[in-house]
Amino acid sequence: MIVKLGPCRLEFVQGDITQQHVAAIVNAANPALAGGGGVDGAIHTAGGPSIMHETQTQYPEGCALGNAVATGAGDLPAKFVFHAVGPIWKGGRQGEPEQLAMACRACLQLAVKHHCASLAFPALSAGAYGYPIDLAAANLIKTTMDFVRWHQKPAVVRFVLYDQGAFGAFTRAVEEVVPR
Ligand code: AR6
Repeated sequence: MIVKLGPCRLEFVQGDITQQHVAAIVNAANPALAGGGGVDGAIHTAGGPSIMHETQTQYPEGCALGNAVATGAGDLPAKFVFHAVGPIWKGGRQGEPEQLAMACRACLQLAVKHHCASLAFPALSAGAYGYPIDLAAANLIKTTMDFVRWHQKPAVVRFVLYDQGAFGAFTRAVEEVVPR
C-alpha cells in the first residue's frame, strides 16, 4: 500500500526490517541500548557486532525515552540504524502517545540530518513494550504525515510490519487518517 503526500511517499509492507534496501532503518531499542529481542535482536544478529560497538562507544549513557540516536548499519543493506526508544504501554495516560510521537519524530529528524531519502520503521513499541497495535499505527502514521507535510522529506517512509496482524492494523489506520 502506498500513500502519496506531495513529493513524498508512505509505503506499507509486510516483511523483515533488516532486509530493507533503504538509507536508514529504525531499531526498537531500550534506553540502555543494551540489545534485546524482536527488532533489536534481529538488527544486531543480521548487522553484526559493529552496531553494538558503535552504540557503546558513541552513546555510553544510552538514549532517553522518546529520543533516537544514529549508528552505522554494519552488514545490513541500509546505511544507518536509528535506535529509537519508544514507551512501555502503561494504559495510555502516562504520556505514552506523546513519547511514541517524539521517538518517531526523532527518527524523521535524524533522516533529514543525515540526508537519508528513505527510512523504514517497524511497529515501534507494539511488541515487547505492549503498545496496542492499532493505537501505535495511528500515532506513527499521523506523526509521520505531519512531519513530511511540513518538511517535504524524507522522500520515502516505509512501515515494515512483521506479521499480517500488524500489517492489517496499519492499513486500517491509514484508511482512517488519510482524507478521501
Ligand atoms: N522486522 C520488522 N518487525 C519486527 C521484526 C523484524 N525483524 N521482529 C519483530 N518485529 P519489538 P518494542 C515487530 O518487541 O515493543 C526489545 O527487547 C514485532 O512483531 O521489537 O518497541 C528491545 O531491546 C512488533 O510488532 O519492539 C526493547 O527492550 C514490533 O516489531 C524492547 O524489545 C515491535 O516489537 C522494545 O520493544
